[in-house]
Amino acid sequence: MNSQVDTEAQIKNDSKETFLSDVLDGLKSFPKHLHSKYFYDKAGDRLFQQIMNMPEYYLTNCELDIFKNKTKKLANSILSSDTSFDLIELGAGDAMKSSYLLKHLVEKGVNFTYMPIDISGHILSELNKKLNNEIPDLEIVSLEGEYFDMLDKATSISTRKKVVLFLGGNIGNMDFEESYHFCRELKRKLNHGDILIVGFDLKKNPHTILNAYNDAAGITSSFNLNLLVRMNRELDADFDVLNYQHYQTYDPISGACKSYLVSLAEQNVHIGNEVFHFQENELIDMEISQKFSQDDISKLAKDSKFHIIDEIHDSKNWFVDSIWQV
Ligand code: AVJ
Repeated sequence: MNSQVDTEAQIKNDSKETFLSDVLDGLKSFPKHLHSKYFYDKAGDRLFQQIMNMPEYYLTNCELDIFKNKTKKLANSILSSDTSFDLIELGAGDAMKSSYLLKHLVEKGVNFTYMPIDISGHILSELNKKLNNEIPDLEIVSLEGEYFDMLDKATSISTRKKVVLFLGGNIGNMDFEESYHFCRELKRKLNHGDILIVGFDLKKNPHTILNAYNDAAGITSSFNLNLLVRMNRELDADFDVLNYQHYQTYDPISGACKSYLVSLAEQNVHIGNEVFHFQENELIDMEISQKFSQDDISKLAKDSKFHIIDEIHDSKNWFVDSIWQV
């Protein structure tokens, strides 16, 4: 076995250890919680694809509207200086939105490398196939792992100017405190002139928001419950999945949209040598999808010491791609 393969096996192993210790820590806490970044195994990827196709889930279409119909405006804001650069996408997924920008830049003959970062290796290999097909001239270096680890790796590979994409409202998976620390850390890893494009889901009619996460078909429910299925398979846990129920909330004042699983009975769950007790109606805090006001965004940029250089909204004004510079 060569050292490259050795290292990859080690990383896979580490990530399984981290998954287990994160789960054990979360279930020992009060309230019990799990991290939504673990939603995305193979089944979770598929469920999220289904969510993006639901009529209630407006986020994807809004940002698609921006990338499809305001491509030039986007491109101009990152091409202000005519140097070559690396275009890094955090949580690239299927790059459905960014591929419009990629195509535009390649057609313009811009000198850049696309570096998608994703925690899902499965998603990255699908993405590579898709992009090789659709944009054969695109230069791609894919990076499988955690955002900041892979950002360090990207910086060690190349010292070019960086343009970082953090789309889809993924920043909403952090509360305000966490997103502030995240942006501060990101800023530390970037250089003067580097650019960050962040997609924020804006506050809007609360019914519209709640419906997007509380769909009639129950796909969001399956998306949450799938993490229990994943723990049963990968961590040898014994959750009785039918004994948990998805519960969604949206607080229009704070903008916090949150999902929980409710234990439908008093029950025990075993994971390794540990036993976890659930009372009837006890909750597991699963995911936050934070919604932002324009002031929230300005404050976040200011606190983490970025300058907002442009804001591109969809035609409904439900979503914004905010363009920040170091
Ligand atoms: C992928 C984090 C943007 O929070 O809107 C969709 C994930 N969760 N439905 C979101 C999700 C439930 C999604 N993000």
